[in-house]
Amino acid sequence: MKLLNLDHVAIAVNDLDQAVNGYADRYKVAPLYREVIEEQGVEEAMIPVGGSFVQLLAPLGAETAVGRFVAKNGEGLHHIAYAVTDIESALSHLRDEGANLIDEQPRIGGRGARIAFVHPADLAGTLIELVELPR
Ligand code: CMX
Ligand code: CO
Repeated sequence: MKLLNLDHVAIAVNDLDQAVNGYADRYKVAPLYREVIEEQGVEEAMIPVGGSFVQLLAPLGAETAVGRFVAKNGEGLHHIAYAVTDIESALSHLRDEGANLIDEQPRIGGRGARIAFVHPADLAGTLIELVELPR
């Protein structure tokens, strides 16, 4: 497998408008996309910075991955996402390596990308997302 790029760094927030406005005022950056992803239980705003994005994530409810995270930890860094060319072969490599996969099969995330998560207990305490962008 090959990690092509650091696609995004995701930050869990309570209030998406407040976080977007905070980034606009403080850092003079603005989202290129904003989407509700029901399957992931989030609304996300993608702010381009250099060749990567900052992904601001607000939970759609308390019983979601990000809802549980902010209830436990408050706002803060949630995961990092690496772009890959072929998510099926990346997952197959990770499975062969015995990685602790959250998703055995890719799901559809923001921007129509195919995404899959690796558990934070797998390596260095970091929740990892793999992203294969649509061609
Ligand atoms: N980073 C690091 N560690 C994390 C974590 C995170 N984001 N989220 C949870 N953990 C840790 C917890 O601290 C806990 O550790 P301990 O057992 O040592 O206490 C452990 O993982 C289990 O945590 P939990 O509170 O029981 O969490 P959940 O039941 O919510 O499950 C996880 C955690 C990672 C499996 C779940 O959040 C998940 O499936 N995530 C993938 C999907 C996702 O995050 N979607 C939203 C983003 C969508 C997008 O990027 O588009
Ligand atoms: Co993400």
